[in-house]
Amino acid sequence: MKTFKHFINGDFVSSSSGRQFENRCPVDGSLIGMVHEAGQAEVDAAVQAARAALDGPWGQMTQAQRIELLNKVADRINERFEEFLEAECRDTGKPRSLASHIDIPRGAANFKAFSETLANHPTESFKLDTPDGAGALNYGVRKPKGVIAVISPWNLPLLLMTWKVGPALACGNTVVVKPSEETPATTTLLGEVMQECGVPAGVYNVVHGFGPDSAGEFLTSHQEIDAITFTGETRTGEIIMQAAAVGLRDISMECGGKNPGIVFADCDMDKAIEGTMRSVFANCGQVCLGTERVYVERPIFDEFVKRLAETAAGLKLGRPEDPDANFGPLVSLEHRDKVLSYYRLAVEEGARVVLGGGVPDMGAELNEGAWIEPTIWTGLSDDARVVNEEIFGPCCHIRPFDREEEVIELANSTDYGLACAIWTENSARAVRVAEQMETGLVWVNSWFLRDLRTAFGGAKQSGIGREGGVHSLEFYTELKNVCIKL
Ligand code: NAD
Ligand code: 6OD
Repeated sequence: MKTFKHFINGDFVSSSSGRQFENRCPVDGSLIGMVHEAGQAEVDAAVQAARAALDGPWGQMTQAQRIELLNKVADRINERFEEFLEAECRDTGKPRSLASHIDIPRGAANFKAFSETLANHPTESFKLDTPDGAGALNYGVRKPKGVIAVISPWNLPLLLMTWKVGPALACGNTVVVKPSEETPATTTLLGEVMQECGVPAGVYNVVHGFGPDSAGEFLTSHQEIDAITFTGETRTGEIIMQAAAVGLRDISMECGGKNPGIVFADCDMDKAIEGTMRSVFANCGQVCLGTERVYVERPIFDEFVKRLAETAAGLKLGRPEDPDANFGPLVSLEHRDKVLSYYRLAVEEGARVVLGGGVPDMGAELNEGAWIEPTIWTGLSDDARVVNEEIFGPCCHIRPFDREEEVIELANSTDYGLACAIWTENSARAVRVAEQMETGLVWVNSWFLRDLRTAFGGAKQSGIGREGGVHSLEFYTELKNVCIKL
């Protein structure tokens, strides 16, 4: 059985309180190990270590030296690929085929991409005319923001944590990470990689625990934290924003979604089915960008519903290591209870269950796991809770529409604004509709196609701020203007 300790000031340490909690595998409910729960003492130690590294070795390094170390970290993750893959799949239950293409390679790439962006991004400069004719020169300098708290979720644990840690460190900050209590493994393993690569002690720290009255709250309310970057539920984001308001600390919020998919009759049906399969069911529906509302133009509605249901019925549920499996369990029994409550609610709200709607019989060994059926509904009204609340499971509601303006209004009629997928072969329509979507991200004839140089983030209640490319530099640095009178 494994033990997950905190990683503070370059060492793995236990909780002084002795408090630990269980980490269970959602595939079969087996115990993976025990996780140390940080109290105020561990959080204080981690923040102090991060501050000392910022003022000491890390702060004194040149940008080129820091980038060289971060490239080493990326390479080392790739060398230890199998261990990261194993750890991620055990914590989440996701298929190895998925994690080996997305989670782990992206976990490594996040260290290289932002180092490259930083190295190649100029700062601004303006020459100012002055009455004496001599002028003045203004130029911008980027300074690290300081000690950054990184609060990450469980759905893509390594990818979403390094998506923040990569740019934060590239910009010269130090970090204290609180991974989700559900998925402590890869964040802990990254501590070993930091040690091996010679990243100075205190640059990367990890504290384990929960949110309220635990590591999450202690960290986000800590006054020595200079900025907080958070990915998770909108409700949690609101609580963290209140903590950040004390001391006026900066925040980046990547929160929930209730993302629409819009399928026009002029789409390439094969592409639309393949893309919607991924956007609804990938990672067992636990992707913030995932589609939970599908709007299909009436002439192709019946065919689309039939084909999506037939294809989804062919999803192969199985253990992560099963090479044929492309559908794993939900992350935990607790999360399954939440998703199942929506499966019941859909029926109460009058849905026609086209596919699924329950718990599959996986056989004796796996029935203790958090397995759930891929599910498709039609027939709900636009004000149904199932159509408006984020479920974060492998399910969608499909509704017909008749006019472009109608579907734009339907798609936008939500408090969220993260992502949208549009399926059409008419490029003028694609551009027109994309422009009117009240979301931070729009994909046309694709989904979750990522270019790390682009802005990533949500509108409305899906988030505040943008990360990715130069936008991450904006958040992770303080831009200082120097004005020299000539
Ligand atoms: P969550 O909000 O429950 O937890 C996220 C993190 O916040 C965890 O580490 C948790 O321990 C911590 N936390 C909880 N309460 C806290 C508190 N009071 N103070 C400090 N920390 C606290 O989210 P989750 O269930 O882990 O993840 C799923 C959610 O994340 C979904 O809503 C999904 O849409 C969203 N998400 C958004 C994005 C995005 O990029 N916009 C990406 C992935 C997931
Ligand atoms: O690809 C990314 O950079 C990213 N932040 C993905 C988020 C996925 C949400 O579940």
